[in-house]
Order: sequence, then C-alpha cells, then structure tokens
Amino acid sequence: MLSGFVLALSAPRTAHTAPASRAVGLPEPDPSSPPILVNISKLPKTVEVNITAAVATLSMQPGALSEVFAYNGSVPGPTLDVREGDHVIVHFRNNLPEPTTIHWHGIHLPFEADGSPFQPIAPGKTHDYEFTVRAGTAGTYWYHPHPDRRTGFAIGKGLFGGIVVHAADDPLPSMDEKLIILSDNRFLQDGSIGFAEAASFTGGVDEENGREGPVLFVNGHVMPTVSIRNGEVQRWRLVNASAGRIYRIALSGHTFLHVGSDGGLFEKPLEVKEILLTTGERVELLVRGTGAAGTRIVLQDLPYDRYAPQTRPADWQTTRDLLTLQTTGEAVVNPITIPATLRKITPLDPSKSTAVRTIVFGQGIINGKTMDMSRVDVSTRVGATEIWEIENIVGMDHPFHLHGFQFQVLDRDGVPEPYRAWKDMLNIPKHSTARIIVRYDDYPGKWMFHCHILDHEDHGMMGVLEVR
Ligand SMILES: [Cu+2]
Repeated sequence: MLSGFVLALSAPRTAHTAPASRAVGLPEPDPSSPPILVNISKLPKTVEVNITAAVATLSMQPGALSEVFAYNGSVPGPTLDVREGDHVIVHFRNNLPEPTTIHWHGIHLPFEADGSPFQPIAPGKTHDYEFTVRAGTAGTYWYHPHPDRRTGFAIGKGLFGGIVVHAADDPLPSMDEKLIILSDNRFLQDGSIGFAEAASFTGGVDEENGREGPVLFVNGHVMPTVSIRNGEVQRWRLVNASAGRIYRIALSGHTFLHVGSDGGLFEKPLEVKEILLTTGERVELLVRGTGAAGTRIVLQDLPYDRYAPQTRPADWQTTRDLLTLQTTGEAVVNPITIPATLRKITPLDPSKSTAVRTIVFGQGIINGKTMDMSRVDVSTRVGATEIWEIENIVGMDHPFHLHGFQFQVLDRDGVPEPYRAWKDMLNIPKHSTARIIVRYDDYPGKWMFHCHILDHEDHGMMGVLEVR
C-alpha cells in the first residue's frame, strides 16, 4: 500500500489536473508519477495549459496537515508534457500572497518567458508564458518560482513540477516511464512546514548549507513502492527539487543504465552503480526488474560530503531510502534491446570561443560580489561561443546553473569530460574548477547564472549575463 498523498480540506482539486494516464479503461494511474497538465488546445503542435499557484492544505505526512503553496492544488505540481516543436502557452495565475514567477528550468526559450527575478508577477495577477520547444531538446526539465530572494521559501512551500519533452524520433524502445521528483522538507509539531528564523542558529546553518529536511519525498510520497515485472526495463527521469541536498543515487547493489542528463540523452548508455544528482539537476536511467515475485530493491541516497566542516550535519553519513522497487508476480518479460548509440551530440568547438570568462565561487559570492539586478556581470552577443572557467575556492560544493542556454563540460580539474552531454546544472565540488563551453543561440536578454543552493541564490550568489 502506498503512503498516499491526500488532498484535503480547503483545497479542491482544480479542473486543470488529470490523471497521468488519460486513456479510458486503463487502471488507476501509478501514484508514483505526478498528474499531467491537461492540454486545452485543439490546435496541432500546440500545448495550452492553465497553472494557478495558491495556498493549499495538504497531507504531506500521515496524520498531519500542512499549509503549502501548490501549483493546481498538488505537490509536486502537474507535469508539463510536450513534444519537440510544440508551441507552449501557459495561462498562469498568481493566487499567492506574494510575488512569484515560473522559471522553466533548462528550457531554451525567449528572455520574456524565462520567469526570472526580472519578471515578477504580483499577487492576484495573471501572466501568459509562451515559447516553442526547440528540436533536439527532448529531455527532462522542471518548473519552479524564481522571485527575487524568495526562491528557497517558495520551492520549500511546495512549488515545483516536472517538464518532459519527448523527442520527435526517440532512439529508446517504448517502455514504461516514471518521472521521479525528489525533494526534502522539515515540519514543525503542528504539521506546518518549518523555516528557521534567519537570526537563529538553525537559520545560520541553513544559510550556510542550504535548507535540508529529514523527510525525503518522491513525488510528494514518503517511500513509495514502484512495481516492475521480472525482466522489464523502465525509463526513470529523476529531478532534484531540493534546496540544498545533493543525492548520491544507488539501487542497493544493482547497476542501472545512465542514458541522459539535463538536456536529454547521451550519445551512449553508461552502466553505473551510482550517480551524483546535484540540486536542480536531472538524469535519465534505465532500470531493470530482476528476481522472483516480491523481490524488493531500494533506491537510496548514499552519504555525500558536500558540506563545510563547521556546519556539516552530524548525521551526514546516513544512507536514506527513497523508494522501493518491487517485482510483481506477472510473467517474465522478454529482454528488450537498448541501442548502443542513442544520438549524436555535436561538440561545441573551443577554437571558436571568443572569450574565456572566469567565474570564482566564494561563500555566497561570485567574483567577490553579491547579486545586483542593475549590474551586468558578463556582456556578450547572440551566437557567440565562450568558455567559462568556474572555480570554487571554498570548502563546500556549489552547483552552477545557467539560464537560457545548455552547455557542454570540457573538463573538471583538467581532466577531460569522458562523454558529451547537454547540461544546465553542474556541481562544482569544494576546491575544484570546471570548464564549460556555451553558445548563446537565438535569444538576447539578461540571463541569470547562479549557485543552485537556493539559500545561496537568495542571498545573492548570482550574476547577470547580458546577451545582445
Ligand atoms: Cu552555493
């Protein structure tokens, strides 16, 4: 029995959400996947959806109710499910008591649709986001608020949802897919979500580490069970929606195929035992069911030391369980063939680079400064290719995020990246340097780059890239 995520009391389920499985006659949708936003458009290649952000009261844990911020009444919000080439129109209403935005994390789109701190939506106001999903960008993304200085609070209150962009021509065989959104949270005795006073000791630790909570959620469920048949292969898309927690993902003793990252599939699948999933980052995995009926395998978060010694949590070496994968009693599934080559990723050419940017991550600062929205930190032109050398000079990890453009990693501490991938998130471990290459295709604007530990971002660990 799954620990259900029950909608309760004052939050009626809105008309905008629908079960993940939309066909008539199918069994109840798998509660381990969020609902999907209903497309209200009748036009071809158009996805038109309604999203409202509002206060809701939900049961996040058994026996307790929590006041949350929710997209269309659920945490996580319903998934934006689109195809390459689709034109997306989002009718957004802010029914929150504070300004907000929706940032379409990782999607290559016009500046006007970015939902950055430059584009706040006041309480009670509506806004239409509009963009076209570009060819070649199939992958897993997510959406969340990105208001000035309040991102950690708004996401911690429950505002996050997944985005799946399907390929026009997907190289992987058709199989059951799961969207697995990871988050953690902290609750007070009365069930309310706990945020520490900034001036308190805990507030200081949160500001340093990024706010963590002891309760780990998979799509709003605590330790749900996912079913799989013996021999079946499932495609899992993982999203890290936590404010500060970096997950070291493993499937208790089993390997899985790592097939993709932030911006979609790799060129080749990689068989691995574990994956580091930094804040804001996504991965695609292929998981295979093995063993007799009733066999249980646990998806775990292994210990990972991202912390500065002075604020490292006492229990940081704890292995945490995320979900159970249980083999059903159904007949064994015949093996399917996973192609050895998934797609071609054209490398960005370092010899075309017209600038090398040096980005130094200090504690809460970038290049010695905190965020100033009236300042431009990096100025460049549409179409330019540049190398960014991102150096972390302090004793804790800082995950780098760039808005608007996917990049490729050239090397980490001088070691060439072993495989190509499109990325918008990159963990920069303590006292290390990574070099990335990026081309500013298509869209001028003022784009944010920042640390994706939300407490760091909110305290100004962010800069402005102006593309003209
Ligand atoms: Cu940081």
